[in-house]
Amino acid sequence: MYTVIGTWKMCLDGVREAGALLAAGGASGDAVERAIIRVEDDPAYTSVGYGGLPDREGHVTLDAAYMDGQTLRMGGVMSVEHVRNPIRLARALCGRKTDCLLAGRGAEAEAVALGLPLRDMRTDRAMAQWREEVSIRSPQDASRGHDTVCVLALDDQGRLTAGVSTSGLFMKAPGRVGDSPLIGSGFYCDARYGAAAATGLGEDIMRGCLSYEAVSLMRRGADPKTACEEALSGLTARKQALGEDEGSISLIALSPDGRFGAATTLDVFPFAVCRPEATALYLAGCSEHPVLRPATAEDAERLKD
Ligand code: SD4
Repeated sequence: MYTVIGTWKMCLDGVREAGALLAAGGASGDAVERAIIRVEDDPAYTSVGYGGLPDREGHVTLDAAYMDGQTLRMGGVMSVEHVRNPIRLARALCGRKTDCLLAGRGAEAEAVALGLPLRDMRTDRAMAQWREEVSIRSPQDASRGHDTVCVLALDDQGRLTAGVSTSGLFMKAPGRVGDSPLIGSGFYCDARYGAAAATGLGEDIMRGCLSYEAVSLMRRGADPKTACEEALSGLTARKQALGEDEGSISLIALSPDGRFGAATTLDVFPFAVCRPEATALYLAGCSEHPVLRPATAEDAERLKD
């Protein structure tokens, strides 16, 4: 049974479209790309693609990755500035024996060589926010309000695919790259055991290789929800032992038989799910340890993207 799952309310429409593609017999890779492009192209979302918020020097730099669970091949891009859909470029690199993870200038040249559309990714709104905050923010204050779109899809042929796309942290240091394009940290996908992806502070997510950890727990028999919870709690317990707070991290996972799960350090973490019977927003939360339930209409109204 096909299933698509994606992080945050912002991907609800994309996940619905991806589900329609799968309902028509489409492939999980196309579904992942479709859902993510929908978010990348929408300037209303300031943490992904066009309209993403800039780094400290006013450059919008984007990271994306794509992984095919049948072959364990991945493609990824980091710090691209003018590529309209970084997920398309990441997917195009997936399958290469070498040069599958490209940064900056080289990645942009590859987009040109492949004939992918380019665009000035800065919007007036994003630049106005940057101008407003550039003089008042300290370099350590880079993380507010940034979310990655992560999409995991399973099609009716049992193919499992993962994709992620982000503009990273607002006011990040020039050249800063988070977990998102890094295999094992921001995403991982093995069609035999499951797929997982992460959103939140990349510097923390990388420390636990959280996506690989979640898939590895599924390999050992955990269901997706337990895998997310255990991967996350392993890292947060370690951080707490070091005197650090648990930070802001959320994880989603999907098993090869279409079960899904999530875990978060946030009070509320919304994610979208599309299955043959319905498309719905779900909530995970850490307050009533650990909640996972469909969102009500009032929840959906209240939620930010
Ligand atoms: C990063 N993980 O660049 C991304 C940002 C994010 O919710 O997902 N924030 O660190």
